Amino acid sequence: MRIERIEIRYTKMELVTSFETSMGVETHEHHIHVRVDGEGVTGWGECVVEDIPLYSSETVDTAWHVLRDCLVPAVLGRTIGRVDEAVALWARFRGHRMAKAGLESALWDALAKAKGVSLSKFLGGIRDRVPVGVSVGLQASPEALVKKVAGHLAEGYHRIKIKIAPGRDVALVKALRKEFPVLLLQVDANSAYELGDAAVFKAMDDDNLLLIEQPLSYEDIYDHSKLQKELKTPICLDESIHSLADARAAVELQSCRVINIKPGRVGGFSESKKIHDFCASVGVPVWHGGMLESGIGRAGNVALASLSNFTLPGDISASRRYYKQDIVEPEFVIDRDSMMAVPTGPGIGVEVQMDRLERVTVRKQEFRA
Ligand code: SMG
Ligand code: MG
Repeated sequence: MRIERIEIRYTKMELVTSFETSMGVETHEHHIHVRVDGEGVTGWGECVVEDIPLYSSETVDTAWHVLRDCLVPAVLGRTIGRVDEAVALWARFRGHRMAKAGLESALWDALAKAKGVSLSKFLGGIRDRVPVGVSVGLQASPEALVKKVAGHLAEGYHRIKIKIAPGRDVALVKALRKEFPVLLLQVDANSAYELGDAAVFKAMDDDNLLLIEQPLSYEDIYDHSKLQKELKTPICLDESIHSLADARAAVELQSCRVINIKPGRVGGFSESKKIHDFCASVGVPVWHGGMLESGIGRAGNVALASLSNFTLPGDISASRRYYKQDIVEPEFVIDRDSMMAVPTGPGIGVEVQMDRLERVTVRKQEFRA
């Protein structure tokens, strides 16, 4: 397919409730939506940056620069038959994985649509629905958290992840365990602790958690191997895994027993598939993380999560958990088994609502071949 036109838009979408983590409080998502046009086909992708570098070092402005000055020029006017060809064209640019994943996902969608297959099938997915859960931000008190979780259980979610931060950790787990003894529960520290804090994790080691996500520094693999030796509960790495090479190092050092895959963090679906396949080959389960995507990114997440080794529930919640109104139709919902249906139409399988997208657009730029 000849890439004739690419458009990037900085979008700002208001969350239905603010989201507090050990990194700070978010009230809006600042992403870049990418549109690729060629030979009568339109592909959509989402770049999951933030306005400031909290979760990742990338931001709207760094991704905008790298898209405009490096990635778009690498593919515009070219004929791309497979996504691998585009990845090879920008491989010399180091890092900036969220920027790459944003454009790559739009190309995956466009090429799947050109072939008339769903993105799930195109990526090698095998499921028609995927298990999902909800990620709950830090709340004002343990009581408030219990109430919030009860609300999500009533909505149908079967797996709950809670955010923890120093001083707001063990008591939250104990409060939830008292109220919900058999709940599928996991915690995410977003890199807020050091190896010297091992006692915090030992104190929750008998609470039957599914996993402890990214307890230590955001680029660390080695200290996590030391912490994992002291715990029965599996550690899951998120921030520290940027590539297949990182996944291999983490598994070989026994730094974790589970890996969270986010296409944005690892440079796209191509690298995500490599990590997925490697983990499958060594018996390490993976699950799909979330970056509070709009329906465009969410559609891609659901498609990727339909691959066989995504066995644990993903951070892929219904559109309404994030936004009053999503920018796609149909919006994403969960069923009574805490599962989400994988779209079956061509590509991402959902329709972008241009009027809604325009309303959340802060600025846009188009590039023509
Ligand atoms: O998309 O439901 C979602 C959010 C899931 O907790 C979530 N994501 O570290 O896993 C994580 C966080 C990263 C985003 S926080 C700004
Ligand atoms: Mg995480």
